[in-house]
Amino acid sequence: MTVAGEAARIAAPDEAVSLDELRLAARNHGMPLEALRYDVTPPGLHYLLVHYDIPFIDPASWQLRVGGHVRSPLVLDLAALRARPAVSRTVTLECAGNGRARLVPRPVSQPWLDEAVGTARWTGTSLAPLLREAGVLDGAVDVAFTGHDHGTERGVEQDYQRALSLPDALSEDVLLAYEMNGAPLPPQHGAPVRLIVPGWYGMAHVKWLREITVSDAPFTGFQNAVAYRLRQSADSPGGGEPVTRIQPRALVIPPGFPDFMTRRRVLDAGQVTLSGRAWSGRAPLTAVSLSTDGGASWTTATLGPATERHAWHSWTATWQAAPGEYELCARATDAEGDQPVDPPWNMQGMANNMVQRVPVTVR
Ligand SMILES: Nc1nc2c(c(=O)[nH]1)N[C@H]1C(S)=C(S)[C@@H](COP(=O)(O)O)O[C@H]1N2
Ligand SMILES: [Mo]
Repeated sequence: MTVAGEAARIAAPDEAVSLDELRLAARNHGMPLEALRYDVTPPGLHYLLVHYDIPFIDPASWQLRVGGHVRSPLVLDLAALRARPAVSRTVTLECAGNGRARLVPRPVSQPWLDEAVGTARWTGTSLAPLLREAGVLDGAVDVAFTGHDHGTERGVEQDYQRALSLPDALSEDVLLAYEMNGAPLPPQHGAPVRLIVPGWYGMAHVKWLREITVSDAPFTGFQNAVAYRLRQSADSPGGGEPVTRIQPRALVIPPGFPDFMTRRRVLDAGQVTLSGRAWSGRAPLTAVSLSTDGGASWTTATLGPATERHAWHSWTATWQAAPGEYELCARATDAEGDQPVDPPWNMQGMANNMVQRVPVTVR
C-alpha cells in the first residue's frame, strides 16, 4: 500500500465545518480558555485528543514490553514501573493541530481554534535508564512507542504508534508517566501509562503504552512519515519537515464576560489588568507583547518566571480601556523569534501558531 501521497482533504473555499468535524470536536474537547488561570490544569479541563477509541485496560494485568534491537528485552507491570525511581515534571502539552480551523483553505481534520492546550504535573519514571537496562545494541536509530488503540486513518489500518530518534528517547526529560496531578492517569489521558516528551507537540506523548521497540532501521510508521509533516503540496521533498517541538504561543485569559453565541467579551471602562499564559517548546521564551488594536501597535507585557522549562509562563499587562470596540492580540517571542501574525499554512494544518485575536466591547 502506498501511503506517501495521502494527505488531509482540503475544504473548498466556502465549505462549512461538517458533521464529521463536529463529531471529532465533540469527542476531542479543548481547554476552556478561562482555565488559563490555573498554573496546573485540573484534569477535566485539560484538552483531549484521541485518534481512535479510548481503550479499556485493566491496570492489574497491564504489561509493558521493551524489545527490538536490545540485548535483554524487558516485560514490566505497573508495580514494577512504580517501584523504579519516581520523577515529577510540570509540562505544557499542545496539539500540533491547534489553530487548524483558522487556516484558509482549511485542512479537514480536528477543527481546533486556540484551545488545544493544558499543563499538568506528570509523575512517572525516566525512560533512559530503562532503555539502558534493556541494553540498546550498536546500530540502533529509532525507538517506537505503541499504544493499545487501533483504527484506520486515511485508508491505513494501524495501532497508534510514534517513534523518537534514539538520542531524543534517551533525553533525561522523557518520562513513562502513571500519574497526572497526583492521581492515577484518567482513562482519556492514557491510563495506566503514557509517554511524556517535554517540549514536543502532543502526538509524541503516546498514551495507553503497550510496547517500546528499538529499531536499527528508520521508523516509517504513518504518524511519523505521513501524518505529522509540514507539507506545502503532495510532492514536498522527503514528505515535508517532521512536526517536532512546540512553536511559541501566547493566549489571553478572556477578560470581562462573554456573549453566549459569539463569545465576544464585554467589560467596563477603566484600568484593566490583562493576563494569560505563554510557552514555547523549541526555545526559551523571552517576551510577550500585547495589542489592543488588532496588531497595529504592541506593548510589552510583564512575563512571569518559568517554574520549569516546559511549563507555561504567566504574563500580565495593564490597559486603560475607554468605551469602544477592540481586538486584543497577545504574541509570544522566544530565543528563535516571534509568533507570526499571519497563519503558516500547510496541508495537514499543523503548528499554526498565528497570534490569537479576541474581540472586546468596552462599555
Ligand atoms: N495512543 C495514543 N496516544 C496519543 C494519541 C492517540 O490518539 N493515541 N493522540 C496524541 C495526540 S495527537 C495528542 S495532541 C495527545 C493528547 O494528549 P491528551 O489527550 O492527554 O491531552 O496525545 C497523543 N497521544
Ligand atoms: Mo494532537
